[in-house]
Amino acid sequence: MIQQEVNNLTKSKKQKQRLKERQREAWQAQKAQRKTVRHNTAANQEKHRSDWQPLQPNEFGVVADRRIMPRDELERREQVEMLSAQAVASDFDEAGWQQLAADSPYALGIVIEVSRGLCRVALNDEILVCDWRGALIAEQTGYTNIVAVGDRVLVSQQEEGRGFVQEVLPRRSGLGRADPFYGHLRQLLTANVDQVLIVAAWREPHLWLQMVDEYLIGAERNNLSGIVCINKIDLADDMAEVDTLLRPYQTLNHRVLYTSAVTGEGIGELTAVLRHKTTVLAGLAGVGKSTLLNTIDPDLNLRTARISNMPSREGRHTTTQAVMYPLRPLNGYVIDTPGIKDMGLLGLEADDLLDFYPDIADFAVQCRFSDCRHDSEPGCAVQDGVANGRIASWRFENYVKLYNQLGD
Ligand SMILES: Nc1nc2c(ncn2[C@@H]2O[C@H](COP(=O)(O)OP(=O)(O)OP(=O)(O)O)[C@@H](O)[C@H]2O)c(=O)[nH]1
Ligand SMILES: [Mg+2]
Ligand SMILES: [Zn+2]
Repeated sequence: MIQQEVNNLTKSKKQKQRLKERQREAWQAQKAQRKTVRHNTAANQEKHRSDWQPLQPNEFGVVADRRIMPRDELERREQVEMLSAQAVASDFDEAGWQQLAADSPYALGIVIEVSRGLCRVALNDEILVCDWRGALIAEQTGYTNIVAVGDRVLVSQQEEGRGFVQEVLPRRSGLGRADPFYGHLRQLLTANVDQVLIVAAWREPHLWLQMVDEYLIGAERNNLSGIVCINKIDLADDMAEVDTLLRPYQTLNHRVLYTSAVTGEGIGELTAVLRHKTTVLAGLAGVGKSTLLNTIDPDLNLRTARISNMPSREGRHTTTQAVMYPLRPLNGYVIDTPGIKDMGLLGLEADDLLDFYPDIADFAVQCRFSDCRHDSEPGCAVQDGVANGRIASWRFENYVKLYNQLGD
């Protein structure tokens, strides 16, 4: 009786296996078909082989050298093509990714951590440590890395807890910075991000608005909205003072939240901001990022300053790479990445800085001299604006500091 059941079980397992295999074959066939279509035009062919002499397609529109191209080379070019397309796709949402996954024999996962050639991928209810296929390379995407935290990927499962990234699905957005080693390329820090939450503390450490400005510029340059969160508001003696200081951001239509993990103020509002969104966290050490997240989702159990001096058993959270945390009750994700410290200004020309200070630019166009440096020139509308309080003096000071920094 039991044996019968076991037989049935193994049989259905085998059937499942066969079904999977058939799906896999269908997927490969589909893929091959897509390849043929793409390669049948000379223009396409040329576009992807700038390093080779262009070849003429034959009467059927087929380029003959495909026969002698090493198979893995062909495969390599396919992947390059896929990744290039991916670097520009912008209209992908959860439904789109699920559709792609449903059409494939692989499972849909989300990359939550990347380090030294391996990544962690969260599937429905397990986390796999994954390698990626050698054929996936990032050349011609403009980025130096192949997978980034936040990427939606198709994975095949190997043995217990291990898997293989078969494909990186199109990205909706990304947060990049110049690669420290290859200046002309960008490093993709995180993919599929919706917004940047810039956390600063009112005190301890003292509010540093130049940093907030820089993060806002970084968010804008990556087409992401930046939300300013002033934490430790319980340490403020006078809310009117806080309000007056931060008014310029509100005037520029930036969202500003006041929070306290101690009194619970603003936590509801912050929760609403994070719901259904993928949010990158930015902010100096000690401003309370981890504490805020723990307050919102106690299951996260992130290390905060109080215990961070203790030796950590696994040492995982001391990593300097980006890490993504799911906020399960909110159906959202947050990404903690020290890498965004320098995302704001890298590669920005000093003269373009004014684009990010519209509150100053409005006045700058009225200066007497078109090349006014807003320093001590006569007829400087910016200086006048600061003097009569129509430009916040801290905004102007930040602008000057950043301008000089960029001019160096
Ligand atoms: N008074 C007050 N203290 C807070 C608040 N939020 C956090 N803290 C304290 O600030 C300290 C730093 O908090 P963390 O959450 O570790 O700061 P963090 O931004 O995660 O710091 P890093 O992980 O080092 O970048 C801790 O001692 C917290 O207890 C708050 O709203 N009010
Ligand atoms: Mg922290
Ligand atoms: Zn001027």
